[in-house]
Amino acid sequence: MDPVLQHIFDSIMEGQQNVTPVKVQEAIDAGIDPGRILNESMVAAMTEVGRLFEEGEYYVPEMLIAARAMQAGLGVLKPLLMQSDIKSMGKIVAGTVKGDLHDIGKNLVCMMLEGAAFEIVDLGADVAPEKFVEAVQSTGANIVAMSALLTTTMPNMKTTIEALEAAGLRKQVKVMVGGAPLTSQYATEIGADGYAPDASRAVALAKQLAG
Ligand code: B1M
Repeated sequence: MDPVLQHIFDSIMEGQQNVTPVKVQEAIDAGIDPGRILNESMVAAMTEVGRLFEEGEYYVPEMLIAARAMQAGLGVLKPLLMQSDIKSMGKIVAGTVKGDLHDIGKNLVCMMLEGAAFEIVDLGADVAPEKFVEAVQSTGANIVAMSALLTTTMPNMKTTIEALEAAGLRKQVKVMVGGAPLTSQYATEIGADGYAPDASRAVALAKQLAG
């Protein structure tokens, strides 16, 4: 791995939230492509953190500080991940579903969607179905984007779709879903309009859903 990218990777693994943004800036200044910085060092570090957690070498506190370092680094990368299209492509209400606190992937997806000229109403993490419903009602959004990282919270996507149906909103919004444990088959089963495995494909999907 490029030594600059290795430094970013290491700083996230060690949860050094003051160091990661500095190292990301160094990589940008060295002319390394933002997509490479994101995927080869930052996302790679989170994947490694997950592996070490599964093996019992990392515990929740280590995951948490790694996540904080990742978020700090993403802040530096954000302007570069955004393109400057002018016309709004549509309004998206986004959130991680109820019971689920994982928001890094959702934040990344929101960032890329924003960069592709969608207006984003980010409800954060642990979002109850009624909050999605209220946000669609109050903003007139045309897409709902839900993220889930836990197998135990995936069913809350279905509950949210049912809540949109019960509120008579399902026909006015398209629903897109994503998150590591999801599959396109699961998305179809719960009645979502589309699934994307990563942030760039989420942009392509949102454009398709927005027609
Ligand atoms: Co948690 N955690 N965690 N965790 N955590 C995972 C998800 C896990 C896979 C780790 C493991 O065991 N290998 C595992 C889930 C197992 C499962 O259910 N299958 C797990 C667990 C078990 C837990 C707890 C239950 C641990 C505990 O307490 N015993 C607990 C649950 C808390 C809760 O939510 N109620 C917990 C807690 C946490 C922290 C709070 C410490 C922290 C999150 C901090 C935060 O997000 N602010 C955390 C972290 C950091 C992780 C890992 C290590 C990293 C997640 C991440 O940020 N990845 C994760 C292991 C892993 O994923 N390998 C793990 C980087 C991010 C860029 O990728 O989020 O996948 P991701 O997003 C991608 C795609 O999925 C996609 O695009 C993104 C960019 O490409 N995508 C979408 C995501 N949303 C999308 C939406 C779309 C489209 C695409 O359209 C709408």
